[in-house]
Parts: sequence; C-alpha cells; structure tokens
Amino acid sequence: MKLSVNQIQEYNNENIQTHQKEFDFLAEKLIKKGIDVAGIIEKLENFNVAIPSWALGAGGTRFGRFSYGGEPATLEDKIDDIGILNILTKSAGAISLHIPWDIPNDYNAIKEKASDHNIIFDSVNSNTFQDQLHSKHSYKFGSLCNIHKEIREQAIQHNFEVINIGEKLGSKSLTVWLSDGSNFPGQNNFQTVLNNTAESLKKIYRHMPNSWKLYIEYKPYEPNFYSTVIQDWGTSFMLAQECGERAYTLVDLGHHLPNTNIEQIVATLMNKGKLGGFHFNDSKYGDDDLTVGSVKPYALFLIFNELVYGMNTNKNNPVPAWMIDASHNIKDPLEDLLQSLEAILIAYAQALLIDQKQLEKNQYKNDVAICQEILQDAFRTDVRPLIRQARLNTNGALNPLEAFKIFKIRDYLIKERGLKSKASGL
Ligand code: LRH
Ligand code: MN
Ligand code: MN
Repeated sequence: MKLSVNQIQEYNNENIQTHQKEFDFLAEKLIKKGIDVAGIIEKLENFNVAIPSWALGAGGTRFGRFSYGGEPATLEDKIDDIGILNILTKSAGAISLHIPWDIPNDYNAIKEKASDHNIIFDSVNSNTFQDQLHSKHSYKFGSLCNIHKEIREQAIQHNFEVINIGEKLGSKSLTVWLSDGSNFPGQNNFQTVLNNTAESLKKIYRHMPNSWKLYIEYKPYEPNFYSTVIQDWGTSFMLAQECGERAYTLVDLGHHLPNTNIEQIVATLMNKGKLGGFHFNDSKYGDDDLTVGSVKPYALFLIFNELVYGMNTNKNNPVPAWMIDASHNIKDPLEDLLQSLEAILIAYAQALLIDQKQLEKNQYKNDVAICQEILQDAFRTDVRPLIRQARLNTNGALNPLEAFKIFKIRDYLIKERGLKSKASGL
C-alpha cells in the first residue's frame, strides 16, 4: 500500500476553502499581535519525530493483546507503515529500531525501502531487559549493573552489536534504557550496582564512533518495584557526565512519579546542555504510554515552552532526538500515532506563540497574573490552521487522520497482509 502525492492533493483540494478561511482569520489575528506566522510555519514544516519500530504492532498489556488485522509482520512492513504516516503528516521521517526486536536481514533492501519513503534511521535501542534466545547468561538479576562480571560483559557486548547494526544503517546515536534494579530491600548493594553501571556505560561510550551520541534513559520503577539503578534524571545526568561530552540524558514523559514537574527537569537539563533524547507519550498513573496529549495537554504545552526556550537559549544543548514512545492498546496503531504527531505539533505551535519578551518583562514586574495569562493565551489558541498550512506547504494531508479514514488505509493493509498477521518484536 503506497499513497500517492496526487491522492493527497485531491483530498486537500476538497478541503482547501474551509482551511483557507480558518487560516486567514488566525494569521491576521496573530500578525496583528506581532507574531511571525511565516517563521512558525517554517519551524512546523521542519519538525520531525521518530517512530519506534515497536509501536506499529497491536499494543496491549501483559493481560491481553487485541489484534486489529493488517499488522506489519516484518521490519519492511513497519517501514512501509511509517511511510504512510510520513506521506500524510510530513513529520514522521525517522524510525528508531529496538534490537533484537527488529534486526534487519537484508541491510541494502531495508535502507532502500527507508529512503524510498524519505525515512532515516534514528537512535538504535539496545535491550538487556529481556533474555535473548541464545544468550549464555540471564539478566534476571540485572545487566550492566550485575554483580557478576561475565553478565555485565555479555550486556556490554550486546550494546556493541547494536552500535554495529546502527552504523550499517546510518544511525548516529544509541539509547540505553535499563530495567536493572531490585524487587526487595537487601537484594542489591545500591553503591555496587551504581558503580558497575557507570563502568559498563563508560565502556559502551568509549566504543561508540566519535560522531555518535549516547542517550541514557531513566525510569523510577517497573519492572523492578523496590529500586531501579537509573531511577531519575539526576542519576542519568551524573552517569552522562561521567561518560563524557557526547553522553546525554533522555527524558521519557511517562518515566516520572505522579505530579513531577517535568518542564523544570527539561529546563535544568537544557541549561546544562545535557538533554539529548525525548520520548513522547502521556499518562494518568505511571508509564502508561498513552497517546501524546490525550490526558494532560497543558503539561505537554508547558514542557514545549521549556523546549522552545531551551532551543533558542541553550546553544550548547543539541536539538533533542524526538521520538514517540507510546502504545495504543485498543486503537489502530497508525491512527494513534497520527493523533500523537498532531498533539506534538499542536503543543509545539502553541509554545512558539508565547511572547517571551513580554513574559520576561512581566516576570521583572512580578506581575504573576499577566505571566499566567501570557502562557494561557497561547495555550488556548486553536493553532491547527497553522499546522495544516505547514502540511499543505510540504504536500502532506490537511487532516491526516481524516485522510487515513477516507482512503480506507487499514482495509487495504488487511487485504494485503491478512486479518491474522502478527507484528514481529514485543
Ligand atoms: C521503557 C521504555 C524504553 C524502552 C521502551 C520499549 O519503559 O520507555 O524506552 O526502550 O519503553
Ligand atoms: Mn522510553
Ligand atoms: Mn517507558
């Protein structure tokens, strides 16, 4: 199933008049306020988010998994699915592979397929939180932190292999998330496991090509429920500092205890030039991996406010590697990912509307009410016409989810792949 630009243009032509009216109305209002509308649209056009290879199969929990038909059975199929997302939105031009869930068989074929869809290979993810089919040692009691050297070595070697795979595909970074920790008090010596982790990460860091970055992801709990070695941004930051300049912290929105001020963490990391990677999702309770913006859109907007401020101010911080790390449980994954992409762009556009000069002025005056008004005025603006305009300019679909439904893409995928196809990976 491959969508053509012509199909999308025809769909756009049918909706262009309504869009034009909405866009003109909003643009006039914003320009009167002194906002650089063309500049914002350009930024939206250039925003790209990586799609993880594991998000395209049916989601689920350990209690059940409900298939939806037409699932991508191979990595090639997954790249095709991302191709659909990308041609509709023009903002999903990258894939992030999880190894060994998605090991390429034929590198040339995979690379060709990806370039056919204008997709690049983003960060590669290692996996030492599950035992692999033929490995000698088990990670039941930890991987990079393990008390036994030979188990740490096996986990380090796995990361070397992942770097190797990434190099063949043109990736430029490695993401390490460890589930290492303990389930019961007394199980681990906190200092020993921390030291072991630092030593292992340093070995991995030193093995990376000079042009590569290392992203260290943190998470407070799960699957370990008493302690996790890299439990918070502070631990990740400290380990990244120990590794070196090209090691960074990765923030996954779901990896915080309830009510954590994530926007402040973002600001702190960017201030120190150490925010390297970003996993988008939303949550109500824990690492729920819900659709981006589905539960706490205002929090997402406040986070984007700090990201935009940081990207303008902290030139020592690289532009973070954006990725959606969400699951969908009962939704069609492609529809869910389209919704996530939309939510990300909405929050980004709203944050770009914030008048930072006015905000600063009012912070000096200690006019708390006006400071709040400035943020909320941006948040309450319906920025969707700006996003549609950005998509129009790049030949994407005005409304990708609507187009996905009108084109009956899922029906085509079911016809092509069958009702019972099952995704590789998770
Ligand atoms: C861990 C995590 C991490 C993994 C992915 C599958 O909860 O967020 O990024 O690689 O989920
Ligand atoms: Mn994650
Ligand atoms: Mn997670």
